This record gives sequence, C-alpha cells and structure tokens, in this order.
Amino acid sequence: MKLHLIELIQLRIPLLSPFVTSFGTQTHRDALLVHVSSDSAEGWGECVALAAPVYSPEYAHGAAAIIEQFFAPVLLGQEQLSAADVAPLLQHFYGHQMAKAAVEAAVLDAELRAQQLSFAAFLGVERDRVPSGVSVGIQASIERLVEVVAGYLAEGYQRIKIKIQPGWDVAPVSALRAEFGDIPLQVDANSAYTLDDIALLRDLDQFELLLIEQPLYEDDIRLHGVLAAQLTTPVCLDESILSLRSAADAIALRAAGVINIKPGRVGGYLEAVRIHDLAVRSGVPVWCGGMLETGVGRAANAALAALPGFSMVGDISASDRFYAQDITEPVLMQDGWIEVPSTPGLGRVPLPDVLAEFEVSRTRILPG
Ligand code: SMG
Ligand code: MG
Repeated sequence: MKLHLIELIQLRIPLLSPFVTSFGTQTHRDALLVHVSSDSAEGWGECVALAAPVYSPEYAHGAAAIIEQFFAPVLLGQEQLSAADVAPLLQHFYGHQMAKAAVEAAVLDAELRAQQLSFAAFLGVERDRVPSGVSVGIQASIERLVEVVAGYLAEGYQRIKIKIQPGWDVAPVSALRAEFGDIPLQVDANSAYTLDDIALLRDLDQFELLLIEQPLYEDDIRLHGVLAAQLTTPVCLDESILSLRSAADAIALRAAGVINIKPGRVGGYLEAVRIHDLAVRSGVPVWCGGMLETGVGRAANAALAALPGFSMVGDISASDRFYAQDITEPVLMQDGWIEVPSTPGLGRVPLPDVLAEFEVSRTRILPG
C-alpha cells in the first residue's frame, strides 16, 4: 500500500491509582498513538515509551520527534509499503525500538484490515483466549499489598507479579506466601540490584517464585548469567532483551531462563515473533510483558501471547486494571482469561470521543 498520511497523537490518560516501581511512580499514561492512512485502509499503533526515559532510553516525546523527523519521510516516500518492510527500511537509524514498533504496528493494522485478516489469523494462532496476569506496584505497606493482591485474586487473575526494590523484597514476598500459600507469584526488580546483593537475592529462593525479572542492569547480560547460576529461582530478562540478537546472546550465556517479550521494546510484533521462535527452538519459555497499554496495544498483545511458546502467564490484564476509561472498547478479563481478538487488524481502534478527551497534541505528516 501507499501511505498518504501519518498522524502522531499524544494522549495523557489518568491511571486509576499510581503505579510505583523501583524507577519511579506513574500517575498517567502518556501514550503516543500512530495513525496511518493509505489508499486501502487506516491503521493504528501504540508507542509504549513512557513519558520519561526511566524504564528505557526512549520517551514519548522523543519517539514522536524521531518518527516525524526521520521515519515518516522514509515511509511516506514508498510506493509500495508492507509491514514487513518497515524494520528493514528503518534499520540504519540506531535504536528507537519503541518508536519503530509503533509505526510498524500501525502499518500492520492497516495491512491486515485491508486484507480483512485478524492479527490472530495472520500469526496462525489456535488459542482463542490467553491467561491473564497482573503486575502489582510497590505499596505503602505490607497490609496494603495483601489487600491489593487479595482483590486481584478475587477478580480471577491467574498470576501475581509484584515489583520489588531493595527494602521491599523478602518481606512482601514472605507476607504474600504466608497469606495466600502457593499462588503463582513472581517478582520484577527493574534493574534495582547488583551482584553485591546476591545473598539477599538467594534469600528469595525459599519462596519458590516462578521467576525473578530483570534483577540487574540492562546491559549486564553476562552478569545475569553469573547470577542465574547461583539462584534456584529462574532469572527472566525484560529490559536487556532489545532484539533477536540480544535474546540469542542471553540464551547462549544462560542469562535468561525465561524471557519477557514486549513487542515495543524489541522493535515490533514481527521481531517479537522471531524471538518467540528462537525461544521455542531453545527450550526457553516466554511470556508477554505489558507497558500499561491502552486497548490498542493490549488487544494486539493478547493475540501475540496466543502463540504456543508463550507458555507462561503474561502481564496482560483487563483495561480496568489501569483505566477508568480506556480509549478503545475495553479489553475484558473473565474468570482469569482475556479473549484473543478476531476482528480484522490488531483488534481495537480508538473511540473518537474518548480520544478527543485525552488528546494533548496531534501532528499531521504528509508526503513531502
Ligand atoms: O502493563 O500490566 C502492565 C504493566 C506491567 O509491570 C509491568 N511493566 O518492567 O515489566 C515491567 C513494567 C514496565 C512498565 S512500568 C511503568
Ligand atoms: Mg519488567
């Protein structure tokens, strides 16, 4: 297809409650949406970069800037563009995976809708629902954590992940085990530890967690291997996995017993599928991560997570985990399951009224 418009829409959507991690507190989701229009269809993609470069080097305004200045002119200049062309066309621009993923998603959505094909059918998945897990931020007290987790379990979430950091690790995990027994439980450190903390991290082994996610720094792949050899809890990498190449390195170095696949972090859904395939060949289980997506990204993630290698429960919760009002028809969780969308495209499009309510700015980019 030939694109004749790329629109960048910045949104600011309030979260139901602040989401606290070892790197900071999110009270809003500053989502960047990419909207493309072609001769055959329209498409929507969501950029998962946060407002500030605190989870990764990317941030929402930076993503909009690189798309406007560098990516859009290349894509608008193509006579024939397919989603599979987007990554190769942008490969010579270093980094910016989340920005690349967002434009690829928008083009893919348009392409699938032009073909009347669902993302699930495109992927060839057989499952029509995926199990739903929830990520729980750092709380003000252990009592509050127990209360929050009890609420999610009552709602039906099949797996609990809690955020940890030095000073909020052994005690909250121990309290959850004491209160809820052997529920499926895992922790995410978002790089808050170093190898000096090895005794403390080994202390967590007694709780038989499903995994510990990203204990060390992003580019400490080798050190994650050193750590993994000394823990019984599987080490799962999130921030460290930026591409098929880093996934292959992590697997070879035995640094990742498990991989959290986030399409945005690795440059798009197509690269996510390649990492999934490598993990399957290597016997490494994967699960689909989350970045507080609106329905646009959340629905597409549900289809991706239906691929067979996604054998662990992911961070795909319902829209109402974070939002009083999602910008799309909400993604629902029922009895612990999220439906895999079956409509043409990635699964959800923004509702114009709601979009207008949360819109901060809109940039229209036309062929030059
Ligand atoms: O979308 O349910 C979600 C959030 C899951 O914890 C989550 N994401 O490191 O895995 C992670 C974090 C990154 C975003 S924190 C603002
Ligand atoms: Mg993580």
